This record gives sequence, structure tokens and C-alpha cells, in this order.
Amino acid sequence: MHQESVTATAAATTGRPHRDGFVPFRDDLAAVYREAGYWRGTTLGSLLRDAAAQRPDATALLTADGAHSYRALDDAADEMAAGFADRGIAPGDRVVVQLPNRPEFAVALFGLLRAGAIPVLCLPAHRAAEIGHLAEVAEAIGYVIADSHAGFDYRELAQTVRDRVPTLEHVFVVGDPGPFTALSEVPRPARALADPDPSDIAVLLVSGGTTGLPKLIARTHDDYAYNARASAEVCALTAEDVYLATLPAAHNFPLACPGILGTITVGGAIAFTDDPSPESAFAAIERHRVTVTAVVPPLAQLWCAATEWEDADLSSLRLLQVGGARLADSNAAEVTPALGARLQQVFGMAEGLLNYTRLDDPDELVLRTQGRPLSTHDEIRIVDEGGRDVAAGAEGELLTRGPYTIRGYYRAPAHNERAITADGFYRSGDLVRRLPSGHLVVSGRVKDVINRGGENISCDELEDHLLAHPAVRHAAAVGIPDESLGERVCAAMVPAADTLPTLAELKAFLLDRGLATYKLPDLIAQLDTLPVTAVGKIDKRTLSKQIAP
Ligand code: OOB
Repeated sequence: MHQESVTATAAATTGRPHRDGFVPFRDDLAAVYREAGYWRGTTLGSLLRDAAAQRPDATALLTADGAHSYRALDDAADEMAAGFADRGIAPGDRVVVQLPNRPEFAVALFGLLRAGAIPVLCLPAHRAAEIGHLAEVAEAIGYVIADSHAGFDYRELAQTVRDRVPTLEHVFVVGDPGPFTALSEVPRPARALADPDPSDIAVLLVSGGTTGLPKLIARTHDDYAYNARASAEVCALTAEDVYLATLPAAHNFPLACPGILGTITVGGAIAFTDDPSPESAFAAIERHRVTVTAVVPPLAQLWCAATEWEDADLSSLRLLQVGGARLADSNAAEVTPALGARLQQVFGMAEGLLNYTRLDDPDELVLRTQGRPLSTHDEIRIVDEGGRDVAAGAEGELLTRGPYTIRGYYRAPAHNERAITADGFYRSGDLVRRLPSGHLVVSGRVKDVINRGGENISCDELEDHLLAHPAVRHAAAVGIPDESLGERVCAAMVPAADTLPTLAELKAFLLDRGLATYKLPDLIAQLDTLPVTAVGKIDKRTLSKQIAP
């Protein structure tokens, strides 16, 4: 058993049930992170408190009905916290939050944080299987939803989850509450509530893994505040910036990289859009004079293409962050010419480690790498299958440890045996190479390879080449089970216009780009759309089932 698990078990007996199954940082490393000034003993709730104290009249939220000041948001959070406390939400209680990108997200989040509760941040696309599982593991006592969104009624989902999870007592609804409590009924006059311990769990994030049910990721106030603050610095965010939450706000990227929380650390303004389509997002950018936003690669591609037919004024946008999955080099090159914004590649994970291309990096690095670690205290190892460090510049699996990377998933001891090394490094499952500059190039997932007759083909590499074809909008390489070869290579593609190249044309194109013959697709599949995960990454598992049921 790892040392961390022993500590976690000890914590469970101290009368703080939420710490049961939490794997804390090692004391000696925690001391280093405090000494270095990363962990400042501040809570997430106090980030907003401080911003409101410094510039009470500055705009915190830009909504359909106008601008809302930091003072207003701070007051709303205090009143929400008092209301939650009155209704029996106690410090350490877990509350599932599943809201579309609307201003209420910020009020509910800070209300819970101020009440000392632990938000379990789920995405709007999650359904009964995921929410039921996450609420059960977290032993959630509350659930915050919208009445309905994008044609889905979350009150029905809440009913299902409540039937399954006995701890779930309270359901709060933005909009028409049905049988539950309206969130708008919750606020009570503000009163002093105890601030949580900064080294304690602040939020539970949901892992983005595409295998099995999602896992919970406990992020502490200390580490997550650092995550947000340092990310804001890397993006040179200031009080003049307007951040648009385009991806689901509960995801680490728009939440804290630098996202909503990072924007608050500098007193900037936040706008929300619950529809990331170019029509709607471009209108939000124009209307609120948005300067920074974050998207996943398929959305970046769509936005770039959409500048051909949408004529919104995007001139305010200075930085487009793209991450969550590998951005093909050919797509990276399109961003600035199409949207006018500087591109920043972000290779991050809810588990912690964040890599950013820097604003002053040469184009070569911005266009062709996924950035370098945020912190000088991020420890990176790149290892082979035997766990040995590879030679400088060689490909291997990325392992990492650092001031904002978890030491284990929440309440998942068996899984942690595999996911964390004995010395506390998180095994990312990502294949990377490191350049002399420290920048990482992601070459795939350890498991996302097609084994064709004994030859390993990296899906990421092949996809990169497929996307370079002008007639291809989205592409995914998937292995199709095959009796003689084990797997055959299928290129699943969405055309940019009407038609795709034929298989023969595609092969000629790929050979021309220097791809080895054994990596050429054996078949192509034309689709209207590719299935995506809750945050909008291409969902290979579902895709494989669609293509080869
Ligand atoms: C972000 O977080 P998650 O937890 O949804 O997913 C993490 C995984 C990584 O392990 C990696 O496999 C993949 O998503 N990924 C990338 C990538 N960014 C993430 N793969 C290639 N290139 C990239 N730029 O996805 C996330 C969290 C914070 C910031 C940005 C993304």
C-alpha cells in the first residue's frame, strides 16, 4: 500500500467523512510548495472576496441583462451560502452541480464554496449512469440542476438519481423547480460562515477518461487557487480581459486554466455561452468584446471554417486557447489567419499538470507543440513500457508530480495502485516527446494505437495527416477487428464540403506526405458528424461501436 493511502485512512477517523478516500499531498512536498509561494493558504471563496474588496465596481459577469459588479457577485455568493447553510448543507458536504453555461453557475459555485460544501462538478452532457455513479461515490447530499436545457429535462434525471442515491436529500433547480426547490428561493441574508481549511478539498472534478465510468478528482483550495492564478499569469490576463466560458464551465479548462477562476484572480469580466456553435459564440464575442476563450480542437476547426460564412466582429479576441485533444498542425496554422487571435495550445488534465505554449514563444513552438509545464515545480518523467526513463527527445509515457497534481483519485484505492507510481507520480497514459526547450509534443495515448498485423500505428499521427487534406473537416482513425491482421485501419471522416477523397486518392495524398505504407487506411467511413464526449472531444469508443458494431 502506498504511503498516501495510509494517511488517507488515518484522516477518515478524524470525523471528517469527506476526507475518507482523499489522498493528500506528501507533507514534505507540501512544505516545498508553500515555501515556493505557490500555496498561499487562500480558499477559492476568498479569491472572489479579494477581487470584490479591491475593485467592487468592476464588472464580474456580463449577462443578457447587462453587467454585474464584483460587489454584486460577492454579495450573491454570500447570500446563496447562507441559504445553503440554512437548508442543512454543512461544511464538507458534497453537492453535485450540473448546470449549463449560465451566470447561475458562478453564483451556485461560490455559494457552495462559501458554505464550505464541496461542489462535484459534472457536465451537462452527463446522464443517469455517470451522475448516479458520481453522486454515489461522493455520497452527495445535494444536486443543483437547470430545469431543462438543449431539449433535456434535468428534473427527470434528478428523480432517477434520487431513487438510486439514498444520501441525496436536496435538489435545487435553476428555473421551474417542478417537485424540487428553486435555486432562486435559496438565498438568505448574508452572515459570517467559517472559511474552510485551504489544504482541504475545494472541488471534485470529473475525470475525462474514455474508459469505464468517470472518476472523481479532489482538488484542494491551495492547489486549485495556484492552478488558476499561475494560469492567469501565463496568459497575461488583466482586469481589462473578458473571458468567455464556451466549453462546459464545470470542466477544468474553462474553470481554472485560467478560465473563470483565473479571470477572478485578476478582476476581469466573465461571460457565458451555453451554445458553442459559431453563430452563437461569435455573437457573444462581438457583444461582450471577449478577449480570451478556450475550445477543443473540433470546435477550433469549426470556428475557423465558420469565418467564411459568419461575419461577426471578432476583433476583440486576442487569445484562443485550444486543448483537450491533439490539435493537428494543419489546423493550428489556420487559427490566427481565420480568427485574428493568437493561438495558445494547452495540454492539460483534470488530474493536474498543465502545459501551455507561452505568449512569446516562436510560432514554430506554438504551432507544433502542446506547450510546456506551467510550474517550475512540475516534475516530468517520460518512460518506456518498463517504467525506465527514455533518452532525451524519445517518445514515452508522461508521468508527473507537482504542486497541483493529484496523488490519487478520490475513493478509488484499487485504481490508484495502477494510476500512481510508488513515489507519487501520476501516470497520464499520454505518449509525449520533450524538446530541448521543455515543450512537449503529444503523440497519442498509450492505448490509442491500432495494431495492424503486429505494426503499431498511432491514431494521432494518422489523424494529423488526414486533417491536412483540404476536403476533410474532422477525422478519427479507428481499428476495426480483423481475423487475419488483428485490426485494420479505418479513417472515419466528416467532409469539409460535399465529398471525401476516394480511398485511392487519400492513400496517394498520405504517401505524398511521407507516411509509411503500413500506416495507410484500409478503409474509409464517411459520417455527417463524429460522436463527441461531454466536453466535445471525439469519442473513439462510441465511434468504434458505430463503425464496427
Ligand atoms: C483536459 O482535461 P481532461 O481531464 O478532460 O483530459 C485530459 C486528457 C489528457 O491526459 C490528454 O490525453 C488529453 O486529454 N489532452 C490532450 C491535450 N489536452 C488534453 N491531448 C493532446 N493535446 C492536448 N493539447 O482535456 C484539459 C484540462 C485542462 C486544460 C486543457 C485540457
